Formats: sequence, C-alpha cells, structure tokens
Amino acid sequence: MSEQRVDAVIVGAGFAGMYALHRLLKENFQPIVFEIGDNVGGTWYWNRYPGARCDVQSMEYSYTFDDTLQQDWNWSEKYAPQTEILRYANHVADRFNLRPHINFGTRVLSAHYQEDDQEWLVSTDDNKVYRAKFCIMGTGCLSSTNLPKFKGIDLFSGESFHTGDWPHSPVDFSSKRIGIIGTGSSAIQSIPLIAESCEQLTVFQRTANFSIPAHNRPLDKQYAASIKESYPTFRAENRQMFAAFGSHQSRWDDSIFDVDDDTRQVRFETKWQEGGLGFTSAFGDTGASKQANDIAAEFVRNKIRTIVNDSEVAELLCPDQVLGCKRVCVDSHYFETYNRPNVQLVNVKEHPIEEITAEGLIHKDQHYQFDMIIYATGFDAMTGSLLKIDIAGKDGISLQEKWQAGPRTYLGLCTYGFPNFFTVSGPGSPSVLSNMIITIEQHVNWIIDCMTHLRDNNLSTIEALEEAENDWVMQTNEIAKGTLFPTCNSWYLGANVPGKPRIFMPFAGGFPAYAQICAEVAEQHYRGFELSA
Ligand code: N01
Repeated sequence: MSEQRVDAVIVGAGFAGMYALHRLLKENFQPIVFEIGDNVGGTWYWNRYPGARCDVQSMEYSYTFDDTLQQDWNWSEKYAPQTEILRYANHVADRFNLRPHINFGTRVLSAHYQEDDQEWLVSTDDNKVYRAKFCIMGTGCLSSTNLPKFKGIDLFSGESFHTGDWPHSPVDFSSKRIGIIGTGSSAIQSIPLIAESCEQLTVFQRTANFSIPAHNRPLDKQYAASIKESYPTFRAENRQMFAAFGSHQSRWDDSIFDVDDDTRQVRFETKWQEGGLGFTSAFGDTGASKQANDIAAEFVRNKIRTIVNDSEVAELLCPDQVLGCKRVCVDSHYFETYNRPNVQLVNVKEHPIEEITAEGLIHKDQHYQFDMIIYATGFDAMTGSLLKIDIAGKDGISLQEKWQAGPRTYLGLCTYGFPNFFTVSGPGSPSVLSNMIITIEQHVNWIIDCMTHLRDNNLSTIEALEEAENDWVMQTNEIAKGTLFPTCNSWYLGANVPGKPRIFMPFAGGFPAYAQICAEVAEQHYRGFELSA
C-alpha cells in the first residue's frame, strides 16, 4: 500500500480542524484533513434537530483571527441558529480556500507512532496510509453520540432519530405520535418546535434540568454595528471573562449573603430577563457555595412553578441538583410547552424505560405507542471520538489503555507517551466550560506556534513529561473539587455513559488563567515538555 507523506494530519473539519488547517497553510506546512462528514462544520454539521442553536450569543461565537471576516459576516439573530452557523463554516472554508486540503467522507481508523522514524502512521477507511510528523485531533467534544442500549432498540418499526445525528432531509412530524427520551439541551431546544407540529409528544425525563429563557430575537443592527466598531476590544474583554464570553452582560461578583432577599430577587429577575447562560453570574458565590446555589436554584424552580399550569407537572420539571452542575440549558418556550394539551411528561427516574418494542416503548407496565422515537440522549463527551480511533504512542501503548481510568493530559494539549500528538479543546482544558471557538483559536495558535518553534530550531519532537502531566491532572482535579461541578451525574464527569470512568474532565479554573499558563509554558521554553532533535 502506498504511503503519502504530509507534515500534519488533522482529524476533523469542524471549527478546530478548519482553523488548524488555515494556520498550517499560512505557515507553509503541508497538512491534510480527514472528515467523516460530507462537509465542514463538525458539531453544527451533525446537530440539525429542530431548534438547534448556539447558547453563546452570535456576536461572540465566531472566529476572531481575521478582522475582515468578522466585519463582513452578518448574523441575523441574537443566538444564531444551526443553519446559519453551518453557512458561516462553509463561508470560512470557501473564503480561505480550505476545501482542497480536506478529505470528506473519510474516517481515520488508526494513528500509530513510529519511534524509529519519529512519525505517525495514519490509516483511513478508504484504504490509504499517510506518514505525518504531527497529529492534530480536532475531533470535537460533543460529536460521539450516546445511544443507551435499551432492550429491543432495534425492534421499533417506526422512525427513530438521535438529535446528534439528525437526518439531512426534512423530518415530517405532522399527525405523528412521538416519544422523546432525554431532557438535556438538545431536547429542551427541540421539544417546543416538535410539539407545535406533531399530534402527540411524550417526553421521558430522567433528570429535570435548569433552563433559562434565551429571549432570542432578530439581532439589533445598531448593537451589531457598535460591536463591529471596536471588535478587537470586545474580543479582548471577552478573553478576560471566565468562560471567554459575556463581557457586555451585567454581572456581579459579590456574595449572595451580602445582600437582602429583595435585592437577590431583583438581581435574579434582571438576569432572567436578560436570559441565557449569564444567569449564573448574578452573584460571585453560586458556583462554589451550596447554600448560595440553593437560593439561585429556588428562584428558577419558582419560575417553573409560575410558568407551568399543572402543579404536578411543574414539580416534576423542577430540578433537584445543583444549578450549573449539569450545563444550564437555554430555551425558547420550553416550560410553556408543557401547558399544551398534546404534551405529556413521564418520569423515568425511579423506574427506567423497560424496553423498546415494535410499536413504541414499555415503561412501568404501560405500553406507549409511537410513530417516531427521538433519542435526545447526548454524547460520549470529550473523549468518545478520540477513543474510537486506534491510537498508539510509544512502546505501542494505546490511548485507550493509557486513559483506562480517565483522560490524562498536560494542559489538555498533549499526553505523555504520544509525541507530536495534540488535542484541541481536549480533557484538561477549559473546553466545554468556555466559548468553544475562542478556546479552539487559543489552542490552535499554541499548537501551530509550537510546531513552528520546533521547525525553526531544527527540533523533531515535543512530548509532555510524565511529572508535568501528573501535576496538571492533580491541579485540574483540585480546582474541580473546589467547585460544585462534581456533585451530580453530568457528562462533564462521564457519568452519562455506563462504564465510563468518573473524572471531571474540563479545566474549571477559567479561560484567562488557563491561557496565561499556556503562554508562560511556551515562553519558558516549553516547561514540562521534552523537546528533542
Ligand atoms: O445531551 P445531555 P444533549 N434513559 O447529555 C437523558 C451541548 N449542546 O445532547 O440527565 C433516560 O445534556 C439524560 O438524562 P440524565 C451542551 O453543552 C449545546 O442534550 O443523564 N434518559 C439527559 O436528560 C449540552 O450540555 C447546545 O439523567 C436518558 C439527556 O438524555 C451538550 O451538548 C445545544 C438515558 C441527555 O442530555 C449535551 O446536550 C444542544 C436513559 N438511558 C447541546 N440516557 C447549544 O446550545 C440519557 N438520558 C450550543
């Protein structure tokens, strides 16, 4: 089998893969990208379910690397819908002439490090083999769908879809009885729209979720123009924010216990009316103090009780975990949807779904009859797509073996034993706790600067030191322990996938602190890495 030699293999043509490709081309490297999908966009290519949109505002969720790009592109809504984000991804691919370097419809099967040659041998499902000095994994954090192994799942005779792998042609809900399993962000975004156009919708809820209204609307043209006037400043301000977005929203850092109850209610109401993920920045201590969090959580529960007419349904929809412990959802009329006569909520917490049948599903001895079942059951997050590839580093040790007890990285960028192998927004980095495009740019810039440094200094490899990795894993765990994040069964912890090691995967110390550490590491001659000729 012939082997093609390239400088770098990039896996994935989402926002990470596209930017890595663009930067490598500018630096005169010879990269090649492999993408399973037939087009660019990554998560926005697959997640086409009704209502899919970003929960970070459109003026903030875009590339920052090219000022004319950000001046030229016009967003239409406060929160961009999936269709528009996908159009943007396509625009970027065309504008920077990326497509000739992307092999679409191609899955990377394996990447094996060849110690003698200091190269990666990469094989793809079209029976081709590539030799590359570097591997950059832009495989995404939420791209490997999690489909629970329900008994009888293959027996269902109606239509069935996973929100994360939605059909590319329109799905007709009219006159259909539909069951949807899951009440995470994907379900919360899609349920209101599906309910409007189907005959009967039955929602199977295991864990009620916190959701804050988006108050989505057409983007105010004056607001967009004012941001564009000083886009670099706006971006710089956002990079100083914990999650790399939200600098223009109201926020307070004081303790909830420093103000009286009236002030708390006014402040929560302000944040509720503003809408979106910023709700958690009403006070400085709701992410770390359980007592403070309880007060914020009760405000949201009271909102649900006010919105939902049936008090039993309202109570079922009230979450009992810590607010923000699972990612907070952002919705358009989610709770209101339960006031519709054609929507029913079924609690599957104490009694799991028993089985899927040809006609529907069985729960607590009741046989529900459906024309369509929608699995809104989430993802094998952060590690799922990486571990699907047969990746082996030095001494033939596989990444699966190395991460058996949970992912181990240095800075979320590299892992000991795997030279010249980089992960973009991987476990151990702020990743899903931050504005993903900003995090992606920071990671890609670090990686490409590092590759350029190696080339300019006649160095061949960079590898994380075991001790630096151990320290980083310890530091990441310690930071997470100081928050309320590990207190519930979230996908951040891998708790949604049976058998997955329970480790809090993202770095919870905030984007600014993290970016500074990465910059210092590079300035200090790649502290914690071994660079070799
Ligand atoms: O997935 P989820 P998602 N029986 O894991 C339930 C991002 N995102 O696709 O909570 C019954 O949150 C599960 O129950 P439980 C965003 O970061 C972003 O909705 O595990 N139910 C849960 O209710 C988000 O956080 C946007 O008890 C089962 C649901 O399925 C992330 O993607 C939009 C079950 C899965 O919820 C994931 O969201 C959409 C079972 N066996 C998504 N197994 C934006 O706005 C699972 N569930 C950018």
